[in-house]
Amino acid sequence: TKTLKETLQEVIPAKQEQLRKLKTDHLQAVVGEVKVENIIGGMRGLKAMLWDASVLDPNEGIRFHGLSIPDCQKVLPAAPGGKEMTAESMLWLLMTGRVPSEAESRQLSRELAEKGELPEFVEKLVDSFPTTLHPMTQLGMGVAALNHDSVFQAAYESGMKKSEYWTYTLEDSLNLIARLPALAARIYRNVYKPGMTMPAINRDLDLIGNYSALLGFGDNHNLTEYLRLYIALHGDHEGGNASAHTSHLVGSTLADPYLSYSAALFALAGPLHGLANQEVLRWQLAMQAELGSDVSHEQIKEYLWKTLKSGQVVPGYGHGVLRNPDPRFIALQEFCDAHPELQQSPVVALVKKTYEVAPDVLKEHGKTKNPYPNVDATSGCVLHHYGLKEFKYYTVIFGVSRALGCLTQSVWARALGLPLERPKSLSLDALEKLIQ
Ligand code: FCX
Repeated sequence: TKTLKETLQEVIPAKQEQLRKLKTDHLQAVVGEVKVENIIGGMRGLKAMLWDASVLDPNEGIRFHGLSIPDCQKVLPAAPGGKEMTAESMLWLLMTGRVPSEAESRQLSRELAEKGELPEFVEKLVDSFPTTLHPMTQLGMGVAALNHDSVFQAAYESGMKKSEYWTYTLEDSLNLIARLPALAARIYRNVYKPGMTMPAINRDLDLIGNYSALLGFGDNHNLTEYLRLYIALHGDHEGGNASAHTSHLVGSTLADPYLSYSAALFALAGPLHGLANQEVLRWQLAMQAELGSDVSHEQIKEYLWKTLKSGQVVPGYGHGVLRNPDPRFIALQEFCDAHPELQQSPVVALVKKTYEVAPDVLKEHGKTKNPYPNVDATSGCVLHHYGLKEFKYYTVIFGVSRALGCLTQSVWARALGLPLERPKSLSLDALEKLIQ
């Protein structure tokens, strides 16, 4: 069985060659045009970044190295005793473009479990935060502090060669992913379950099996399985979304993976991005409190209009790129359909009912280019049903997940020798001059 690093060593030369050919043969080839709408419209639609692990089609949704979500659910190894793909098998696919064997995925789980303990000073740092500090702020600060142990930074200081960048980036990335469950669970314990003892990391468990146990849900098999699915699905969503793009930009300065991923987490903490996770549940619970549990489609419709008329967005709906229901939303809905206990949950039922009404209301409202649900529309209600009810924590789980994609790209950016990002900006006057 090969390790992840050995497999990367095998696949990197072919990609380096692919890039070299583009550089020598096609550097001046034109692949698109820049319009004023791109410059003043948040760069939507501008093809301007290299990101190999996943590509997002507006209609079909995400593919990871060409595999759709249902493909991944079929071929990626699950944890022993489980059915859902693990974070490790998704990480392996993202990093190498290959589907890992069960043995490879298990070996990676063990490697991560062995590296999973937090340094004592980070434990103390996190324990010193006021419990009123948002869990996402705590996570970002904890991740940044872990750069104390960055091997990339140490090797850079002692003059490593450019060709070695990726190996140290990989080591940092795996150490960071390994430590995320302990860090994220400690934040949960401190804020919501003071005094709860957390078990030691179990070397025979996968990353998310351990995360669930550290959160205090180790004996809830279905929640653990849901977390595995959720974390694999949220792992990567091509490169232009705010968290991925942030980590890529910061990493391009050769800041180490801890610093670049902490920056990504602060982008994820915005309500138009990852924080929508918590906002959806807050909004659905407020709807339930106002309308009661047995609501009609008509009542939901009115509630949606009330939200829209007050100038707010409907959280969990719309997307910067997608133009159809998000296949990640569908995969999570299928999880609900396959688990009878979730059929009994009033919040799960309300999310489903909202989905039956919201697209038509948003179409009539006529603003959003995508009236369909994104993944955040459903992710929180299942956690809520299984007893993980603290919705301010939900984006932290997203933050544990998105490390898979962002750090994969950090490794590849260094393996391919991608340069410092530095797009050209224009003032309003300069832009006007250009179009005259
Ligand atoms: N409810 C109401 N109005 C919406 C809307 C929604 N769910 N989605 C978009 N709109 C509005 C926009 O606010 C914009 O209005 P404006 O012209 O007055 O500024 C107009 O429709 C056009 O926006 P559009 O081009 O469709 O969408 P954007 O690419 O600008 O924004 C997001 C995409 C996702 C930010 C937007 O749809 C939104 O705010 N959704 C709600 C928050 C959310 O669910 N975010 C999570 C997204 C994602 F899955 C993730 O990152 O996790």
